[in-house]
Amino acid sequence: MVYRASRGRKQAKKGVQLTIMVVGSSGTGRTTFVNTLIEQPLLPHRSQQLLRDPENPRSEVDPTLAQQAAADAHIERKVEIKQHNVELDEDGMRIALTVVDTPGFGDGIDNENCFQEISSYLERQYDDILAEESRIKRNPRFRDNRVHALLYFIQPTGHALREMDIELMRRLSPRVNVIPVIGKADSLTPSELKSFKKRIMEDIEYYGIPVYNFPYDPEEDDEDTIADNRELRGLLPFAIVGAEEEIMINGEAVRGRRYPWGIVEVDNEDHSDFTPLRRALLASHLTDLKEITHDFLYENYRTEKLSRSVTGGDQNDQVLPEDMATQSVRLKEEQLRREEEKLREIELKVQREIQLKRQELLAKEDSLKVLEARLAAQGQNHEY
Ligand SMILES: Nc1nc2c(ncn2[C@@H]2O[C@H](COP(=O)(O)OP(=O)(O)OP(=O)(O)O)[C@@H](O)[C@H]2O)c(=O)[nH]1
Ligand SMILES: [Mg+2]
Repeated sequence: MVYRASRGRKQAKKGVQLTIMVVGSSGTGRTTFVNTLIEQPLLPHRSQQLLRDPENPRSEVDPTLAQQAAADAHIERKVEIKQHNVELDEDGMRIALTVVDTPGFGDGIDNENCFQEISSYLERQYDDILAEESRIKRNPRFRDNRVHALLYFIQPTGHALREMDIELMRRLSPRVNVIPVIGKADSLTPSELKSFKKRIMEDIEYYGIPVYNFPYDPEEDDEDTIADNRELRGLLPFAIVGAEEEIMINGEAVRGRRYPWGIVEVDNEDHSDFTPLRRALLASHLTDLKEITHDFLYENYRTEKLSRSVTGGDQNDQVLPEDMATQSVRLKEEQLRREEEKLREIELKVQREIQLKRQELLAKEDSLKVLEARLAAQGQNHEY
């Protein structure tokens, strides 16, 4: 016990490192979310970059910069991935948080470019670790920049996922813990939000996208963990409301957005899923996100990369100093993994077919019921 306590204190003192990436369409509220999460204006808003004094959000807009931005609006924006660092104190635990901001996707621009940039950014961080691991003498200044969670911002359309959302989540989820969120969720009514969430999760399941779904083991985990994870899974995709300004309600300052019909409070769990998401990211699931990144996602990448270098699939890859025996084991593991993947695809296909058949049957049942009701009604008419 004494050992545990002192270890806990030590860790609290040293702190933990966490990296979060925010991705999504332009204007979905990514910047506002980050600033709300860390309770300070860490990320500048795009409009702020047009100000005469970028440090002062109330200063005048620079007309030359604004004109230039308007003239350049049609030009494909180069993907600019930016890291921002901040230190947080979460109930005595120091968190060195890195937020990686990616530019928003536009409707007209070539999104393939953005996908490519994001996915190679994620892989580059893995490559850096791989190179560091194979060094004889470790670099004491080495920084592990692997991304532990990618928050994917879905537009609050209320319809369904767009092809682009599906494609992006599908392509990035083998490399990173993808957590889907609905940005600016207060744009929808509670009932619209409920059915939108349901629809999104159906799509995610249908396309077999392995998003981070708060995994638990019913046999191994304790009751509280299971209940907590089930609850968080049930909130997916998290409905986000962000606000950087405070509003006074009955003399108390709350973070929220004001509407003619009332105030949407950021920290009120009846209004948004911001608080449970924040708690999961910065406290309850921080370690799990890091462990999955290291033990599973990075390990898979490492296996793929090593097998590629053995088979010569990628001529540009450096052959790493591993002996051939280990590499052939890795090749076998990779083969097994591919076979497992194939099996999973078949399983998903069968499940989909069963689902379709079930729907067809239900539809038939419904039409039979209508027919029966009609017949019964006719029978009654005859009796009269
Ligand atoms: N209704 C509502 N508006 C929001 C919310 N979050 C942000 N906004 C507003 O939406 C606009 C865009 O917000 P940003 O946070 O700059 O969005 P972004 O995704 O970072 O945008 P880009 O970086 O320009 O792609 C701003 O006018 C915000 O005030 C929210 O939760 N609800
Ligand atoms: Mg932004």
